[in-house]
Amino acid sequence: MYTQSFNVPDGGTPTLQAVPAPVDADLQARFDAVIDADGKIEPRDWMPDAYRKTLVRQISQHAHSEIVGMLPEGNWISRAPSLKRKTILVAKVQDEGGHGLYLYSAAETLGTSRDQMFDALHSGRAKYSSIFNYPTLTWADVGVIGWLVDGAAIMNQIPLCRCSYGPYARAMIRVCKEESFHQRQGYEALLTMMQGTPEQKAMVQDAVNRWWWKCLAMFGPPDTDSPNSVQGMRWGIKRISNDDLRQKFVDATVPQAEVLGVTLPDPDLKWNAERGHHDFGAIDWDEFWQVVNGNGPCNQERLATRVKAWEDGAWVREAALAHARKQEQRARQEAA
Ligand code: BYC
Repeated sequence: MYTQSFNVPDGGTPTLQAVPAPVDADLQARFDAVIDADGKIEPRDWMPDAYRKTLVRQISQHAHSEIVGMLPEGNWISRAPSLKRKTILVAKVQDEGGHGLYLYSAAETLGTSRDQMFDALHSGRAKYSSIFNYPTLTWADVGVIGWLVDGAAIMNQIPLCRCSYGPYARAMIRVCKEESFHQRQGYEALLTMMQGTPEQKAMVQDAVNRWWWKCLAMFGPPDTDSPNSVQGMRWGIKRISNDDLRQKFVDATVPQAEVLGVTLPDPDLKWNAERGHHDFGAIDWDEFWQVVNGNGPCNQERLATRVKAWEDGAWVREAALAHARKQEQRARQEAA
């Protein structure tokens, strides 16, 4: 799926087999030294193939998550309860689109093309965050996505600002600033609803009940079942493990839930003074893998929407390319 060359279709004919270059011990040693010194690897630096492949995997999955993540909330733009909420939501969904674009650009610096990444998404080969395969049933879901989903995303993404790959780390700095606004707007919308009618309060509690466990699963499988973690951490791509981030998220969210006046739907959730953390109940990992493997409640709908948007946008891409070709031709004529 991932190649070093631009615009080479996957599985195309004739097949060009990449010949792995012999690893130069000096290059490897220089790379290791940068990683050990907590430095940055830049696009033109030598890097091991496996490092490049891991980054393309993670960054492209992240980009797809942002783009697919526009859909559950985008669904509520036309039904936002006020002009103010609508404007905020439009801005937030646009931000997610922007994050996807920075991230596709960061992945392109590793030698994969945007067409390849879109093809992987549209054909169902690529992963994106499990969380976006659940429906948004009420307006409270929009607030809960901001508070909990963006809250979980920030927890995961702040350490990525220190990722060893320069373009990814730099993209994450801006993404995190925007995610922080997203989290606050969600929390503020929920605070408003919690000062409203009993029906509004019940709507918030219902949304929290439906999203809580799915947000805990967002951090990925337990460390013991996470095949990519050890190497990702050795390379300074991942800085904090899936379980440690999940614990930080629970600890940060419990007091926020108290201020909001909602209950988190976990009878086993309690402060453990000895550990200095909250204990919490078991996550349904069977459900998580079902969703990751394409069998969640909205997987098919999400992919179909993205594919339709891609097909409907074909004329825009064609027009932009035709315009670029004309400009190039004109510039060449003027130079001649
Ligand atoms: N969903 O070995 P592991 C957002 C996969 S968007 C689906 O722990 P790794 C937002 C994982 O890919 C936020 N798949 O992997 C947007 C791997 O499969 P492959 C998205 C998951 O990479 C709009 C396998 O399980 N954030 O914030 O070390 C609106 C084993 O896992 C998930 C990012 O993408 C999942 N939840 O760690 C609102 C952050 N979890 O690839 C908000 C960047 C795991 O081997 N990504 N898998 O086939 C990461 O930090 C890491 O890739 C992960 C997983 C922590 C997600």
